[in-house]
Amino acid sequence: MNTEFKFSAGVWNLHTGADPFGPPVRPERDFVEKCQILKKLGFDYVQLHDDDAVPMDVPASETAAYCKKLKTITSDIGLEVEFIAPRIWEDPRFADGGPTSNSAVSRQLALDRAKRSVDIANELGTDRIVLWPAREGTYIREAKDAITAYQRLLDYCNAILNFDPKVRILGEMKPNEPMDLMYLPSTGHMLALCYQTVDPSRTGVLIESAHSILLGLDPSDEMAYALFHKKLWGVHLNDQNGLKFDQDKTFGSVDLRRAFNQVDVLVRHDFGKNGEVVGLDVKAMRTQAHDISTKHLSNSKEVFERLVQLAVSIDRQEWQSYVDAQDYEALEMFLLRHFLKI
Ligand SMILES: [Mn+2]
Repeated sequence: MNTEFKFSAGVWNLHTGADPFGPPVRPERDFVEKCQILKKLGFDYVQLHDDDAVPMDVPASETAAYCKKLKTITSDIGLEVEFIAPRIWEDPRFADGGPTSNSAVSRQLALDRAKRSVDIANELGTDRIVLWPAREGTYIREAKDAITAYQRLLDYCNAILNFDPKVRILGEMKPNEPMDLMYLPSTGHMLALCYQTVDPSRTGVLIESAHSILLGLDPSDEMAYALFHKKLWGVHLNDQNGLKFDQDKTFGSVDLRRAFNQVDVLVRHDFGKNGEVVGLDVKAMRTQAHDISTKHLSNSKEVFERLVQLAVSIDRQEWQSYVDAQDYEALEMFLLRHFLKI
């Protein structure tokens, strides 16, 4: 059992409250302030997109120097960089996706960004590249050939692995949004692709709770499946109220029992003992005032830590006795009584 965890969050988790239906409602914070807030809240790592670390208008010849300055800032504050994620969905040239775009120019651009991300990751001291294939799907299914798309995604992963002998790819899968349908919607899809790559030992997954829920799956089962393959190298814990847009709600805020099951599988299977970090990918509500728009992070962390205590304190023998007797009604009430002690 592992009960010692390191926490991380993305710079995007301290945000202005803008959504597809309205502009910012809070001022933007600069990078230093975001890192200081994370540190103050007890976080150990920060997560970055490639252009969060180094803006795209910084010339390639200055990337290393830019990273050195950034690393000094994060080190002085006391944070490490968990991963770099190439943002291959925002640029208008990625409107049809990156690796699976029907435009050869866009596919090359996506690869260039991945290689640039690897360079940045090396400079910032992480071997983790998170690949969220946000637009690697279709608006209409007839727009792309699916088998061609799978091959292009495999080629993309191989090109990254071949570019650097140490870098690891963590696929963060999601079934929909912004696209209608994705080509690799689930952990299982990505794991199957991992084994086809030139180096399966350097390909794994990062699982976001909300993405599993959007698939109609239980996040703890998705995590368990990746743990079974020894490929759960990151998590984005949050919550999600039903099948709708990706909500990134405070961890445990919708379904505390579902959150407990995620914590329990991480605790029981030593997540974190090989450097894995508990990422909290949560968003503040649009109604939250600027000066108190960090509670979603501190609340998620508190919920996680209290659920760890529940996982530690629960009577495993009594739990097992109900399993052995196949008395799942009694097991259910035993669990509910334990949760009601929170
Ligand atoms: Mn999300």
